[in-house]
Formats: sequence, structure tokens, C-alpha cells
Amino acid sequence: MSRPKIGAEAALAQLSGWSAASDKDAITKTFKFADFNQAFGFMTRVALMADKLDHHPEWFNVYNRVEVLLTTHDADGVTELDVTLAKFMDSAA
Ligand code: H2B
Repeated sequence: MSRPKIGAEAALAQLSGWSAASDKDAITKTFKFADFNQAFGFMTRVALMADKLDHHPEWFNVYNRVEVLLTTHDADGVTELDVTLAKFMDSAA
């Protein structure tokens, strides 16, 4: 069951360092790490939580950089689930 859409702006009010995506209702952040090992460790921690939440990120990794985009496909926009995953990512970085 999907959550109600709250929209990117309401989500951003609860977060720091995140931005609204330009082309859809989604939030984005680029995480930078010391090296690939640190970046992939972060991705592994997030992947386990994402699967537990049944809520999955769109992301792109090159070496020490992880670009993340969060939205709820079922709701066609940002929901509290995106805020939950974003806060977990901030704590896992
Ligand atoms: N992740 C995200 N980001 N949005 C969704 O709507 C979503 C998901 N739906 N992960 C889940 C999986 C759904 O497809 C499964 C069937 O529960």
C-alpha cells in the first residue's frame, strides 16, 4: 500500500542537504566518500534498509560518489517513506 504524496517541498523542510529534482516530484542528494570502499559500504547499509522498508532508491555510483534520487513510484511523487529513507541515508553516510 502506498503512502499519500506530500511533495518534495514538504519533505525538504524535514531534511538538510537535499534538493528538489528538476524533472519530477523527487528529492536528490549527492554523497561523497573517501573512496569506493566507503561508498559501497554506505550503499550496502542503505540497500539492506531499503529492502526492509520495501522502498528502494534510484542511485548512481562512480568511485567515491553516490547520486541518489528518492520518490515513491506508487504515489507518483514524494511521500514520508522517502523522508524515512533519506534520514536513514544521512545517518548511514
Ligand atoms: N520503491 C520506491 N521508491 N517506490 C515504490 O513505489 C516502490 C519501491 N514500490 N519499492 C515497491 C518496491 C513495490 O514495487 C513492491 C511491489 O512492493
